[in-house]
Amino acid sequence: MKTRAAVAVAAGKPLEIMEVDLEGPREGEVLVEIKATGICHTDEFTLSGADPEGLFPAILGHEGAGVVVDVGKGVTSVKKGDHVIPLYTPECRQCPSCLSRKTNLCTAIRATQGQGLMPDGSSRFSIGKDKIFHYMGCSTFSNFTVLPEIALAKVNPDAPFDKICYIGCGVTTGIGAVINTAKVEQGATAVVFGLGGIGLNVIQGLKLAGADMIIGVDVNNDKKAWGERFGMTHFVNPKEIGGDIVPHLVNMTKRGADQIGGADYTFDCTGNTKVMRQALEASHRGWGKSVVIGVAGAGQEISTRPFQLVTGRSWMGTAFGGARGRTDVPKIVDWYMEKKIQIDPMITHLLKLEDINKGFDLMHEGKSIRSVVVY
Ligand code: NAD
Ligand code: 022
Ligand code: ZN
Repeated sequence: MKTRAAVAVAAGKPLEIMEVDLEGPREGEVLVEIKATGICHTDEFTLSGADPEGLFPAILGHEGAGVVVDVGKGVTSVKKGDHVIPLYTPECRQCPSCLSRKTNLCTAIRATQGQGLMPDGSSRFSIGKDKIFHYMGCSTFSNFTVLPEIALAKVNPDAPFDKICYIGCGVTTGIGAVINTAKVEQGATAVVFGLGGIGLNVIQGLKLAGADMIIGVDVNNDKKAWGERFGMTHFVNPKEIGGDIVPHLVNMTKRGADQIGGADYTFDCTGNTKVMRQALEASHRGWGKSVVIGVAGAGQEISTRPFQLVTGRSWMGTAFGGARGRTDVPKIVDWYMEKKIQIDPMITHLLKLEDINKGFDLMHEGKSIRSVVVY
C-alpha cells in the first residue's frame, strides 16, 4: 500500500512529506493507522545528525496512538479496530529480561530495532527500490506503520488519540520514573531539574505519589507557572541565586533534629551531565536516590566524588520510566480517563503533518511543551 509520511532524508535536513510504499504485516506483525503523534527530543537528536547511530533515510517518530487495521499470521493480542499505542520499549514477556521482573528493557527485538529494521531483518517502508529505515521500532511520522505485536499496548478506545499519544513517551517516562524507578513514598521531598515535557510529568507523578515538597529547578523563569500547575511547591532558577545550586537546595531541604539537608529523591530531566552531578549531590546523605532521565549526547561522561556514593546516595537511570509497555501503558491511559493525571495543558501545539517541521522549530525555541501532529 501507499502511505503519507514525513521522511528524514538526510541528517540536518527538514523532514519531507511524501508518499511511500508500505508492505503489509508479516507473521507476528500488525498494521496500524497512526491517528496522532507527538514530537519528542530523540526525533530531533536523530534528525540533527548528532546521533552517531542515526540511519537515513528513515521515518522517525516514537510517540503515537492509532488503530489496528490489519494483523499478520499468529497475532493474538490485538485485532482489527483495537486502539493501540506503539512501544519503543516492547514487552515480549518471554525473554530473560522480561522474566526477571527486574527491568523493563525487553531484549526480544533489540538488535534489529537499533538497526532500523523489523525483527526478521527487513524494512516494510520503501520508495520504489530504495529501502527506508524504521525508527525506534515505531515510525509514527507515517500515517500507516507496521509494528511487532509485542510493541503494541491495547488501550481504552474512548481515549482521544491527540492526547494519549503523549503516553507513548513523555508521560510514561516522567510518571514511571517516580513510581517504578525511584519508588517515591508519601511525604517525601524531591527536586526536579528541567521543567520541560519530562520534568512536568515527573512533578505530576510526585504529586500522585504524595510527595510533600516538590522543588523545580529551571534556568527559564517561564517554567515556574508551568511547574506550579502540576504540583510544584518551590521554584529555583540557578542563574538567580548568586551561588552554587547544590548548597542552596541542601539548605532548602533541611529537616529533622540533625538539620541535614538534601532531598529524598532528585531527577535529572535535562540531559546535561553537569546537572546530573548536581542532582546526585543535592540528594540526602544515607538514602538519597537520584534518577537520570535526560539522555546526554554521544560520548558524554558523568562524574562525582566516590564519597557521594559511599555516604549512601544512589545514582540510577531509567528508560521509558521503567514501564512495562503492554502492562503499564493501558493503566496510564485509564488514569488519564479517570482524571488522575493531566495531559491536555501540556499539549501546547497541534499541527498537520505538512507542518511537522514547525514542531521541531517550536522545540528549538523552547516555546512548546509538546507539539502533536494529527493525521
Ligand atoms: P525540554 O527541552 O522540553 O526540557 C528541558 C528543560 O531543562 C527546559 O525547560 C530547560 O530550560 C531546562 N534546562 C536546561 N538546562 C538547565 C540547567 N542547567 N538547569 C536546569 N534546567 C535546565 O526536554 P524534555 O522533553 O523535557 O526532555 C528532557 C530530557 O529527557 C531529554 O534529554 C530527553 O531526551 C530525555 N528523555 C528521556 C527518556 C528516557 O526514557 N530516559 C524519555 C524521554 C525523554
Ligand atoms: C525517548 N528517549 C529519549 C526521548 N524519548 C529515549 C531514548 C533512549 C532510551 C530511552 C528513551 C534508551 C535507554 C536505554 C536504551 N534506550 C537501550 C535499551 C536497550 O538496549 O535495551 C534505547 C531504546 C530504544 C532505542 C535506542 C535506545 C532504539 O530503538 N533505537 C529504548
Ligand atoms: Zn521520546
